[in-house]
Amino acid sequence: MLTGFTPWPEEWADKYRKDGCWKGETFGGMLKECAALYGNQTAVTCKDVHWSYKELDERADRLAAGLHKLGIQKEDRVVVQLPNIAEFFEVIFALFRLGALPVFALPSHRSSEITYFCEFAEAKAYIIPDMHSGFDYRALARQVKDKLPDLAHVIVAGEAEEFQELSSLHREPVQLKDISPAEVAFLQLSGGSTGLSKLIPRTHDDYIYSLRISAEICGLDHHSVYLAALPTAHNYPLSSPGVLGTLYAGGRVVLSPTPSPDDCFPLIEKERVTITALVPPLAMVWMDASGSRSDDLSSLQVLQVGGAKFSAEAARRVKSAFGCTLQQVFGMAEGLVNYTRLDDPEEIIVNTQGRPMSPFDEVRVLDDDGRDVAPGEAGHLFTRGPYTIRGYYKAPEHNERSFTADGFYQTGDIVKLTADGYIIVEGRAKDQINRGGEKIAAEEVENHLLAHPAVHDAAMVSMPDDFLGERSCVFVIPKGEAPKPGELKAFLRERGLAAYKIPDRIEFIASFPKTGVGKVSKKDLRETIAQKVKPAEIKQS
Ligand code: AMP
Ligand code: DBH
Repeated sequence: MLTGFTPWPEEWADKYRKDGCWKGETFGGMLKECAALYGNQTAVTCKDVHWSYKELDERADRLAAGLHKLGIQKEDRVVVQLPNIAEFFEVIFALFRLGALPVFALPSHRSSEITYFCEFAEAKAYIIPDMHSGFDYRALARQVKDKLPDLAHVIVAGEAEEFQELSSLHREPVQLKDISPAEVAFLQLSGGSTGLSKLIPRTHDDYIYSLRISAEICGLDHHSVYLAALPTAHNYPLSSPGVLGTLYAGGRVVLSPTPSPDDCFPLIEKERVTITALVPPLAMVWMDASGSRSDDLSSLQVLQVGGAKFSAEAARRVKSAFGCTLQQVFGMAEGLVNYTRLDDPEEIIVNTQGRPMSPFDEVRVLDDDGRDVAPGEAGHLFTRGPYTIRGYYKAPEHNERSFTADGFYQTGDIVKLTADGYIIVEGRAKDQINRGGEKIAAEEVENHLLAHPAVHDAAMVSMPDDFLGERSCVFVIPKGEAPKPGELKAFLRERGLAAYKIPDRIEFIASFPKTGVGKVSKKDLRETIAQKVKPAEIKQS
């Protein structure tokens, strides 16, 4: 078993098998089965590329053989940073068949994040596109290699320059080791709340269960066409039901290079897309665009919105804008995913973030002292279940804090439960900013700022924003004369931090407000900045 993975206790694993959640499927086997069932139907469409299930299955086998020849073995970690291109699928299924573990980096990550993932996961290989959205990933790979000369392989989908070209790796399939469904299939990323992102080990058993239930709840079958507008590596478009849930159901995945209406609307019309997933700010952009464009979006049956709180006012407009059903999705890469059901009454769809997908999900809402609150009262959300992890990868100290002794994950979300078990997200107790679905751990950015010679101390908080819901504001106590905000932002960029983590606003302050026990009061800082940006409406997050 993978070192650094916390398995479910044996009695729980037995129970989830007995209850029929874990059926002993693996990703490698799942694609084989799909190839047998749906052979020549299209699995993946990207521009003019259409891969059938059979073709994808064969490509995965051939690529697995090539990666095997390179020396990639079972349990090796491979950082995969691919945008929405067809190769994403051959790569991950090849790795699944080898039993090697993809680490799902996002296209927006830069050298700071990638170096950390490669180093922490002791990655054998790093897989990138050549260029995407005007950015050259080979230049990024060079920066990573400079810091980590032991990184054995950089593999490029496209023009490889000095690196290994993905398409050159295909070989005659070879016999590979058996993969057990109870093993870890990949490492997903958490948004992080303390310091750097944590890595989340997900097993074949638990993740495929979540795909099966998600596909069922979203009504997917072999007629479904899922548009991946968000980056496929993110847990939400990957699995809720996302691209993998769509493949599980025998549907077709259509890949868009960006989530903009300019790219997506013509694709919806041309490919007759039936379902897609957005974060709230994009849903607003799409609603605005739908009024001014003439694309035929009538094939769309379900528009999912999740990743951050979708306001009820905006939610109410979805049906008339697109003539389709809104589904709210509240999930986390650690596991638990909540959906409003397609046939729920309008008031539930608009006002709640859904209810757990599985009858085996256990959800508790506790007050600050760990006591269950009454229904309708806000409290801390804890959860345990057949697809919620029991521990982060190689993080024993953090696991002590994030999981209770009986295995409940402390989500860091503040929620209310309705009488019929639906969840309303009220806020967050974790030290994180949710910038329109992109999560930023305050501490990670603060640590980078502390490395600047003119920064004595830094505290990052959210500030309310009409478009993104929240943006980031960092309060800085300067050492001597305050530097220019632009200088600090440039400093963070030079350190290779992803663009979405660069603070939207920087405020200089002489000292931080303190709580009763003398900690920095982020609550006070949030109120200070909220008052500045929105004097009439003080929001707390
Ligand atoms: P992560 O743990 O990085 O996968 O991020 C998951 C977190 O995103 C959750 O714990 C919530 O804080 C937030 N989130 C996801 N979906 C929603 C939603 N529909 N409404 C509010 N917050 C959400
Ligand atoms: O925000 C998330 O991480 C998320 C949102 C919706 C998620 O992981 C998911 C669904 O699976």
